[in-house]
Amino acid sequence: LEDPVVDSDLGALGNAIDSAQGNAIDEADIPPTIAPKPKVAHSAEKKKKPVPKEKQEDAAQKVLLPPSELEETPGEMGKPVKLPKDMPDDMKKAVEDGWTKNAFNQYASDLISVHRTLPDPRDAWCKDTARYLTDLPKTDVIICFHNEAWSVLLRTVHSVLDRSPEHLIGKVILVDDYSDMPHLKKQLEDYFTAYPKVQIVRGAKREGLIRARILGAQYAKSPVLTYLDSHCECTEGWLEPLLDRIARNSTTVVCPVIDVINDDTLEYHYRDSTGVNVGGFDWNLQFSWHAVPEREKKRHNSSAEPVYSPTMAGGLFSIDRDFFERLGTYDSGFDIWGGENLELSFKTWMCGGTLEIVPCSHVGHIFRKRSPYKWRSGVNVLRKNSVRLAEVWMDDYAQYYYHRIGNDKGDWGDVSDRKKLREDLQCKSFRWYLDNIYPELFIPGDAVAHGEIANPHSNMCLDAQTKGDSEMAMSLYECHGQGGNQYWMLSKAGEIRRDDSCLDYAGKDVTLYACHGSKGNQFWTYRENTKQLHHGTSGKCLAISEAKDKLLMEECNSSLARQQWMLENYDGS
Ligand code: LR7
Ligand code: MN
Repeated sequence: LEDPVVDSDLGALGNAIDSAQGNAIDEADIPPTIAPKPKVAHSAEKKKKPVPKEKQEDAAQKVLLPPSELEETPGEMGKPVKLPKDMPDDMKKAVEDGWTKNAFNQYASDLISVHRTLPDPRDAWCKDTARYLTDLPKTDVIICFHNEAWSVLLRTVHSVLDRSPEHLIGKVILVDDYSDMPHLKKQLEDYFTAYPKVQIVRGAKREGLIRARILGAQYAKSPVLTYLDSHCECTEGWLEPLLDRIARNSTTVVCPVIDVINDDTLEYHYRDSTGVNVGGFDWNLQFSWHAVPEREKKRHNSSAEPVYSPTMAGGLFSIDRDFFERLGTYDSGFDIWGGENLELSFKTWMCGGTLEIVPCSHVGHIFRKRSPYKWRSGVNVLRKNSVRLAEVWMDDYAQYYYHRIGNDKGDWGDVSDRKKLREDLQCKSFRWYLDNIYPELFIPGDAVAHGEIANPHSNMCLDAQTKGDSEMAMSLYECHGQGGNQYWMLSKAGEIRRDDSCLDYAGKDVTLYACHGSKGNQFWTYRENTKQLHHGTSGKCLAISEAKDKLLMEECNSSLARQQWMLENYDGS
């Protein structure tokens, strides 16, 4: 089975960041706005006869495989759809188009029933219905979309309707964030007239997913809100364990386990509850997954019990409607994508709530490798969102994020309302959150040095991307003073690290490797007087090549300028 950790690291998050962090500054940003009053395209009260199933799926299945190649029921039980190797040209083109428009294999998805069956990913522990209160609150399910594929959106909605107890779903609110794909207009409205619980709400302009979610919440009436991305599949029994936690305590915010739906084959992957991850973040304010910490495991008898999570991934969660409002829902100054998951996570914990991942609840999500839709050009939206987040919630710790982005904060608008919200709610400090909720996070201020590592004679800096757990080559680049790929920390334990990646030397090249915490090949000492970086197991020193283009390890010699390094913010005391 695939590892969600790897999937998410390589997935849309990383790519969205690539597209968001360009330095374009031409187009002025639109100031934060409250979501406009929407036009309601379809009201939940209208009742009509259900459309026969064959007809519903017509629209999805435009291009069919030659019958001999097609399994009778592609994708059933979450099985992968395998397209033939030799496809006729028109089919090949249709497959490519699907990828271009959606960044997943839309063609394969269109072959699968919008009511497809899935395996039951729950542990046996979860199936004892006596674990859940009988009197659970109703939820409205809010699904925001911008140019989502037809079959994927329908499958999301049907998985909710087909696999939730009827009496627990108030409405399914589809929020169209100004899509222009034709199938999301009248065709969508016509389709859902047969489903009285489904309501379509349309924004008057492109708002981004954060303001779209706020808009959806304005139409909700049930005591609980449940948010889903528009390319999800809920599995059997997903809802009750979520609602149960909120019924017991309305300040508990809950997330299902997010299973991976393969972007190419649409295969449904899952693991048992011993493989559950919790959410964290790094000082670039990127979300990350981590194994359940030992201190948390000790609180439980079974790995299927809900676990505390410092942060949520963002797209899939349930929250008490009143509690969400009390927390000020989302910051409406956040644009398009990103950061809102950390905002909600921080304030949940800091303002008296609890955030949990519920291993008995599984929902699949298509993880993409790039973001298929347009971000607003000219503005680094992710940075703007993150600066707003840092300004309001992170106290003095905001400086580590700013340092990481070269202190280039851009224009983040006005956050005085959000600061007032925090005051009024008398929320705890970010320090409290780090100490009590996320003690695993490495704090740059606790490092011996943090910032760039430069060879002063050449003005070259250690430079590398860090992505997930895979081994990466370490390289050199002219010092640019912008943090990013030149931001490093020398930990007290002798690691040269960024987030969870460490400088590693195993006798060949200097690489970046997942930090293992047991010194060895990842153990470095800085000699302040000679400015050398000594490597533990080899006893060699880090140097730059004669041509100043490569890193190498060589016999230590304190008279060689190429072995000298300046560490930013060094404090060896
Ligand atoms: O402008 C937009 N308007 C929208 O309505 C952009 C997006 N959207 C919709 C979109 O159609 C989708 O339904 O918003 C939803 C999220 O967008 P994705 O699917 O492109 O984002 P993602 O899955 O890569 O992003 C994750 O991080 C986001 C940060 O803002 C949101 O919190 C997403 O909900 C979140 N997804 C998940 O948590 C699923 C698990 C991913 C992980 C880890
Ligand atoms: Mn998504």
